[in-house]
Amino acid sequence: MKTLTKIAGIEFSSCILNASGPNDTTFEELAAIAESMSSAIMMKSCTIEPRQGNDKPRYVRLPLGSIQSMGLPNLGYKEYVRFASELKKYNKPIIASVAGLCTADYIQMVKEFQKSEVDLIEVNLSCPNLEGKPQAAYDFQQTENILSKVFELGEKPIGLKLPPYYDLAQYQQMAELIIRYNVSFITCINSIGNTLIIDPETETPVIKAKSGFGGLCGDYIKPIALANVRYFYELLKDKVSIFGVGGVKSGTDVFEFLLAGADAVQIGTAFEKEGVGSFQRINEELLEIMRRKGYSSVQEVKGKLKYL
Ligand code: RRO
Repeated sequence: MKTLTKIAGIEFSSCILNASGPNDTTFEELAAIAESMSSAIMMKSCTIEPRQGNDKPRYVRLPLGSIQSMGLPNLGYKEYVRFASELKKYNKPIIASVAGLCTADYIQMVKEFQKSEVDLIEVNLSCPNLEGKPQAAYDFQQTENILSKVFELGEKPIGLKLPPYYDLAQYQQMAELIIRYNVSFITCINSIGNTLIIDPETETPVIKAKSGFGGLCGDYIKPIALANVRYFYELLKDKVSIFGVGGVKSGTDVFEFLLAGADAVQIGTAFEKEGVGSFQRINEELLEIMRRKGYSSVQEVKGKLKYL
């Protein structure tokens, strides 16, 4: 038995891969992911120019997850175009993640990745950690403007990385845009932005940038991620593939995301804490649960949440 899945029609050898963010910025890190049991190589969100990111401390492990304000440290998109050619030999899907600082940036990067060796392109509309730059996905006008331009630049599947919280009416609005522009996949959710963890000893926030306001990740956000996956699944059904992300650290977590409607899950905080071994461990745990419950494929579990 395997946990094979498909995203936007592309085969993934399992439904478990890394999330954009931890340990996926340099070539060495990406090669380690390529050699691991992650079923794809997801790259760090990139910008036009290389960025150092925010001042440190900017990533802090917490008892139930992490808080971070990385500030988009990355090598600039041209490096990731080049890395994609070198990573091709691993024969697993390569996913670029683009995070423009303005609409023109998204267009330029999507255009170049359309000509590259990446297999899918994730348009990150939800980075919460840039001072003075609101998350694009909360501005439907800006989102539509970006979508109307990036979907005419090539044939590779394009997806959206979405923020963690909408009002129900706004989910419907976003789902309409997703269908109108033929978005191939969505990634739910980004970290919960603008949260605050205080160290009572030092009487300071634990991270430096934005007066300590950063993105919350890990166990804390799993119920929110599950709800996003579920509601988008109900709105989009099988028209759009769904990556679940947020607090996945065990096979049980994956199983829950599949029930909610995810096609695959991405591992962020658990990968940062445990390293590349996390992908195999979680996959084995998932297989054990599926065996015990008599499921023989991801497809059989997908969306099958039962109601009380
Ligand atoms: O780099 C970051 O600070 C970051 C990004 Br681009 C993102 O999309 N989500 C996040 O929590 N951090």
